[in-house]
Amino acid sequence: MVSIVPNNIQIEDDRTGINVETLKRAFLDNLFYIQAKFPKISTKNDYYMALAYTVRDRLLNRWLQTTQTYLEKAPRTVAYLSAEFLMGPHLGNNLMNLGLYNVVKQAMEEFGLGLTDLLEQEEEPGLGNGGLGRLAACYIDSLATLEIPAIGYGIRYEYGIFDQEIKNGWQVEITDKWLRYGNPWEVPRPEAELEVKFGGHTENYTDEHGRYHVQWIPFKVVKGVPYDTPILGFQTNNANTLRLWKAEAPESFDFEAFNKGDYFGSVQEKSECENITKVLYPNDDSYQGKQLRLEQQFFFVSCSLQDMIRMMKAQNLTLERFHEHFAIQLNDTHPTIAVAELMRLLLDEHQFDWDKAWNITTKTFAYTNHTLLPEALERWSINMFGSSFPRHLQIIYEINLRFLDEVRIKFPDDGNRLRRMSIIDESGERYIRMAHLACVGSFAINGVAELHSELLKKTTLHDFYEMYPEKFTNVTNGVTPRRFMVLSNPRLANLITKKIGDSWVTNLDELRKLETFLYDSDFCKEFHQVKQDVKQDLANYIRTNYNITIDPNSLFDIQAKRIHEYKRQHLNALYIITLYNRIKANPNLDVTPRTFLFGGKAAPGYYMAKLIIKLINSIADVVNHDPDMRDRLKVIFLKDYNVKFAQRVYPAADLSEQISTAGKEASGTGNMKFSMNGALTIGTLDGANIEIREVVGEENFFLFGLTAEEVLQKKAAGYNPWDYYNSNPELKLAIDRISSGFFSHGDPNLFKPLLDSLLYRDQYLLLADYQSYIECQDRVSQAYRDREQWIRMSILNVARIGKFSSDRSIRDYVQNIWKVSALKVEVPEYSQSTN
Ligand code: RUG
Repeated sequence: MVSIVPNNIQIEDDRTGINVETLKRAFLDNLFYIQAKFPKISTKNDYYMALAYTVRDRLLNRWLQTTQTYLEKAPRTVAYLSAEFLMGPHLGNNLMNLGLYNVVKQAMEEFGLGLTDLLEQEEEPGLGNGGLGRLAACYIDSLATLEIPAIGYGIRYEYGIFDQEIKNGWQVEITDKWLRYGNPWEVPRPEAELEVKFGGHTENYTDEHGRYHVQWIPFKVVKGVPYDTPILGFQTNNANTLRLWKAEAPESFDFEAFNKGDYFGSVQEKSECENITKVLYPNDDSYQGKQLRLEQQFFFVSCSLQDMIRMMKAQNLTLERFHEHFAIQLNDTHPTIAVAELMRLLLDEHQFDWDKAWNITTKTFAYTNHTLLPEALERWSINMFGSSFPRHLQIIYEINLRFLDEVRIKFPDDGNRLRRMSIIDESGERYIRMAHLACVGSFAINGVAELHSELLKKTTLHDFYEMYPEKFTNVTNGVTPRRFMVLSNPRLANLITKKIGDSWVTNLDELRKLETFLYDSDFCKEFHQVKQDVKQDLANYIRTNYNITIDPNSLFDIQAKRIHEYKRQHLNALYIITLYNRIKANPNLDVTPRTFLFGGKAAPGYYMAKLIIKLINSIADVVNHDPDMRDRLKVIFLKDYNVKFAQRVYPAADLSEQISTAGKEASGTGNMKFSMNGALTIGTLDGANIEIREVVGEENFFLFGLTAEEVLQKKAAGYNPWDYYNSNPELKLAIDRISSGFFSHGDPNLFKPLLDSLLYRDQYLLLADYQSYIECQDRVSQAYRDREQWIRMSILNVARIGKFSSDRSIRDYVQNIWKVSALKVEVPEYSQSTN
């Protein structure tokens, strides 16, 4: 095989050189030849595009060399299947990973362009809802950084998560046209398109050896076109691929219909096919049983599996060894139809017998569960499922039949257990339980934090744990310190590097060395100054964009995450009202000045979450305009919280709100990002909070609230929220303030649904946790006054956060689940030249 760039040829040109002059030349070249612009008529976006192409050129060699190395060496490869990848902007990340940040900054400055401005220009690919999609992005970063052969497979949604605007305090959704100016980071590969079938029926036939087979005759066929994005690791040559699939019609026109004069009919077919990857369902931690969503899932799964099979063939590998070549991780149940699809491909298209196919399948898949919330556990009505995937339904029935036989053998005479464990829910209308299919079809099952994995074993997947204890394991989530420290908080990163060198970036446990400087007053001062400067940056941003002045010396108290009742943004709101009430009752009260910042999107169909946004904005309206507050209290809802904005927010926090009802947040990952940027956490014993508290030290974490077990006990004992309302005057006053219409221009009905839900049900036990929360918040206020001590607590959060690097999570997956090895990619000399 011809190697991509023979080592004896020195290519040093505008596409590879990395000195200032070459970069400038390359930038102008791209501006001219790709954007077809010259400086005088260029927009900021033209400049961004020219720079993006300049940077992309510089990683292409690594990417192609990686592809070639993987092709030649055929290493065991991780395929990470995820319906969401919330990547965030690429430009800054690639500049950092290539080590080109400073030189490019200088080159741009010499043109009179600010790099920060150009970075701001990038429209982020919002191909995910929140934690789950962002986790996939962090894992893809760590896989490349750790030089693990891997492919991320997902969907190239034309419209990602909606942009959020706030009008009159309410969330308004705007379509996310992220592709409107083009996407310089992706490479379409139409030559690698595949076909995906939908609908129709099955037929049986017997081959010439008398063997019985099934054939799926589809109703329609859709084309899947891969779009590839290089994912370069930090300071390595390994650039893995994120392969996202776009749906297209097989022909642009149905000529038969067209010829009959049915122009609209023929075009309609095209748009129906393309609909499959049109838009991301904007639900987080819940699902809508919509056929199109199921079709999206099958579409990307089928493309990805066919792609893997094709790769093996290209490498002359036998499919009998599929499970040796690929470890496929199912990111939640969204891609779980893969279990049935791989069976179908092996049985029907490659003529394996059932046992062999099942052996391969169950040695291939591993399943990550991300939630215990019942409304998020996917199930598909049999009718709907069967109409789109008749063959898969047959296969699932067969899997279930054989599985229930196994259960019968292990647990004889236990009909209830059979009913509970069946992949088919037969209690009413019949449904396929995707989590059950994932458990049966996978060799490993993991939760995403220790508590969550324990609760899975005890509750949601208890029967499966009894059946297959050896499959269960925990992998606590992690986040990439590259994007969430180095890139988004360069001041802090530089200070750390000045003190302990830079190896912490790829070995986060090294941060421990910072503990040596805990009582070094110069270091503490610098550390504090970094926080103040970053807070000032955010304050400036808020003044520019919201016309509100906030005091960087006030305590920045931030809750940024999806809006959900279980995450309890409204508990935070109740505390704000309580503080407000206290100051109103005693205008000279000595309070620690606080700025409460919220950010997050609500699912468009989730009324209660939208009402919580309205409540926060209504409180902000009153509080921010009340002269009695005299800048001691400010409340701001930051609109359109996304990865780009999150990168501004995490570094600026003093306090991170992680206040979900214990047992409900599987892990959380924002909690880690805040803490690694020096915020202290106020939180419950939920998800990864527990492990964060363990490592940072309980004295450096503000704990409150019921434990998961106490939550269950309280509910079992007959929880009555009214008891709390009636016996707690501050709570009663806070609630009464809302119900009286104080925050709604006198309208007592506006927030009634929210208050009724709290007083008559309170599923998430806000009232039960209220007192503990406000006492804890008061301790926070007290602690913030002791600046030296607070700084030390903050330093300790940074110093001890090493465990929550996604590098550690990926190492856990590699060692305990995937059993893959790193494969270092070498690149020819020239691309590292500094000429
Ligand atoms: O709600 C969970 C978070 O607790 C978790 O940190 C994150 C990543 O594991 O996944 C979130 N999640 C769960 N998002 N969607 C789901 C259920 O589909």
